[in-house]
Amino acid sequence: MEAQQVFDRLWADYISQNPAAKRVYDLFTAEGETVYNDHIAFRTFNDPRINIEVLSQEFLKVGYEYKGSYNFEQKKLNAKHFEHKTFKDAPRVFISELRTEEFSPFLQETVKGIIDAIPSGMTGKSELIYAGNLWGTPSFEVYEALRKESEYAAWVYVYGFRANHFTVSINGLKKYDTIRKVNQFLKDNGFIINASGGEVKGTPGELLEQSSIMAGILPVKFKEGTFEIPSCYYEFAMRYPDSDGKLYSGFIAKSADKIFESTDFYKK
Ligand code: OOG
Ligand code: NI
Repeated sequence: MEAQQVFDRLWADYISQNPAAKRVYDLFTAEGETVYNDHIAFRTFNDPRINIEVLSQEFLKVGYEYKGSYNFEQKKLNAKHFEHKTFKDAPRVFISELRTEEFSPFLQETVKGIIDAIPSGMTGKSELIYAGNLWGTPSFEVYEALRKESEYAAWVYVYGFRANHFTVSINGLKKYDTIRKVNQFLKDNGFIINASGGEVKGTPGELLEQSSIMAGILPVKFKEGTFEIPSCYYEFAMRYPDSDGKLYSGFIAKSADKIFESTDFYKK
């Protein structure tokens, strides 16, 4: 499979899950813009059956290579980013994993339980990135209990494996050529910008500016009934050249730490 096919498949699932993402995409194209992806991101747990190592395989197969590692002390996460070896316009891939051993026995047992419930033959497989939730209808009670410890754990418990967000490359836009213009356009169209740590994360001096809209609050079927909870979000990134004139290509942990909060609850 070519890299493009991998992204097409992930995109189709992402927009069917998140109508707001498609609306953002359509708003930009209606303005005459071409939307290029800066990166996409996945979430998982650090169990060797489903960890970063496993989720990255599908990308390594289509020509990606490892580029950088990140540590999120407070959220207890590891992350790695990957880039395509030859297609410089291919989106970067950012994959994070929760260090479950740093949480309560309840969280650890819950996570072990859902991984044990993954049909045999799927664990360790690169196709996991398309698989979604492989452990059946979630319990709202468990979701709420996980959320007290880690919003991230609760999110993965419900949604499983899928692109958590796509990211519009502002460098690829013509009219909306600053992150402030992009944010204003989104707000004018009724979207809520993640304001944790400020609406713009990072500075031109740090060579990366990022913003995101809060994940849509959508109905999800739980064992106890249907409840509205945050789904996926959309991010926007503007990169700047370093002193050698080369566009910065990494991620900034301090900014990413706040971007993760785009799947927090907020008042509609
Ligand atoms: C990832 C958050 C970090 C970035 O670009 O810094 C991130 C997530 O929410 O899973 O996407
Ligand atoms: Ni991102």
